[in-house]
Amino acid sequence: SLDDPSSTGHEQVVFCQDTQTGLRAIIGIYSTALGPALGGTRFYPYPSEEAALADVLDLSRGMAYKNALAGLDLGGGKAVIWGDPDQLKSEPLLRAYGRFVESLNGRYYTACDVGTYVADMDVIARETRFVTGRSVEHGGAGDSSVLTAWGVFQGMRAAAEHVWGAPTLNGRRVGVAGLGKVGKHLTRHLLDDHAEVVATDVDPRAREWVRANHPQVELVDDAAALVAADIDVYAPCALGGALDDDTVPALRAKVVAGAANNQLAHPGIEKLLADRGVLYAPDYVVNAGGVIQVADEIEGFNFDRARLRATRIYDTTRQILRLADDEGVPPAVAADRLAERRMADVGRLRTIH
Ligand code: NAI
Ligand code: K
Repeated sequence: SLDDPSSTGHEQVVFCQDTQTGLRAIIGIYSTALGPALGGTRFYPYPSEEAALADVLDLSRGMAYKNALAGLDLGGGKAVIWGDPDQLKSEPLLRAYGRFVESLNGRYYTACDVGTYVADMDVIARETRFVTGRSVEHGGAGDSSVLTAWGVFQGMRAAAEHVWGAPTLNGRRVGVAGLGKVGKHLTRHLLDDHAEVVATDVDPRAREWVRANHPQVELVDDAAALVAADIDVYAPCALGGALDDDTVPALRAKVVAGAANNQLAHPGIEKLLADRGVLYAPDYVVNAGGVIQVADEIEGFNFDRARLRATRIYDTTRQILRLADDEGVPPAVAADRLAERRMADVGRLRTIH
C-alpha cells in the first residue's frame, strides 16, 4: 500500500520539485535487475499527489514486466509530471526535469508517454543523456507506433495459431477499435495478410482516412457495435479498459489482441474471458513494439534490428500461450511468471561479479 512504500517492491522513488517553473515530478524505478530502468514520462493533471504516486508506482512496475518480456537489457521505470501540460509545459520546466533525470546517472531512461512528445524529449536531452524517443533529426527512432502495430500483428498471429492452427489472419474477420497511429498501421498489416477488417473510431477524420485509403474496410458506429459484430478477433487500439463487465459478455470474438494499454478493466475480467473461451493475448506483451523501437535508439537507432526484435513478439506470445495451457493459468499470469523468471535468472547474474 502507499502507506508502506517498501511493500510495493520498488527500488527507488524520487520526488522532484522546482518551484520556479512549477515542476512537480515523481520518478519511479521498480527494477534495474536487467539494466537501466526505461519508461516514459506522463504529463497529466492528476487530482492529487497521491494519485500521481499511485500511477507512477503502477506504471513503473508494468514497464519492468514489459521490458523483461520484450527481451531488452532494461529494467522498469516511469515518471509522472503532475500538472496540466497545456498550462505548465515550458522549456525551463522540461530542462529542470531533465536535470533530475541526469542526476540519477543512468539508472533511469525516459521517453514519451501521454502528454509528452518527441519534441519534448529533444528539449529534455539538452540536460541529460538518459532520454530516448527523440526526433529523427536527433538520431531518434521517430514514431513508435510503427513497430507497436507490427508487434501487435505478430502477437495476433501467435494467438490465431493457438486457436485455429495457422499463424495467419488470412480469411479471419478482425475488429479494430481505434484508427489512430497504431490502428492505421495495424489495419494495413491485416489487409496485407488477407484478413477482413471491421473498424470504428470516434474521430470523423480517422473514419474518412479509412474510406479514402482502404474502402474494403467495413466501418461500424462505435466500439459497442464492434464488440457485438460477427468477428473472430477483437483488437482494442483506443483507450484502456476496453474489456469490462459489459463488453466481455457481448464479445463474439475468440481472440483479443490489441495495442491499448490496460485493456482489462479489473482483475476479474481475466476469468470472465477464460470462461467464455476467449483467448486474451496480454496487452503488455503484444504492444511492446513501441518500447522496443525507442530502446533501440540507445544503441544508435537501426530500424531493421528493431523490427527483427519486434517480430519476436510472435515467439514470446506463442511461448506464453503454451505456458498458460501447461500451467492451467490465464495468459496474463503466464506472462507475469515468464517476466519474473527472466528478471530473477538474468538479474542474479548481474550481481555475482
Ligand atoms: P492515438 O491517439 O493515435 O489513437 C487512438 C485512436 O482511438 C484515435 O483515433 C481516437 O479517435 C480513437 N478513439 C478514442 N476513443 C475511442 C472510442 N471510444 N471508440 C473508438 N475509437 C476511439 O493513439 P495510438 O498511439 O494509436 O495508441 C493507441 C493505444 O495503444 C493507446 O491505448 C496507447 O496507450 C497504446 N499504445 C501505443 C503505443 C505507441 O507506440 N503509439 C505503444 C504501446 C501502447
Ligand atoms: K523490484
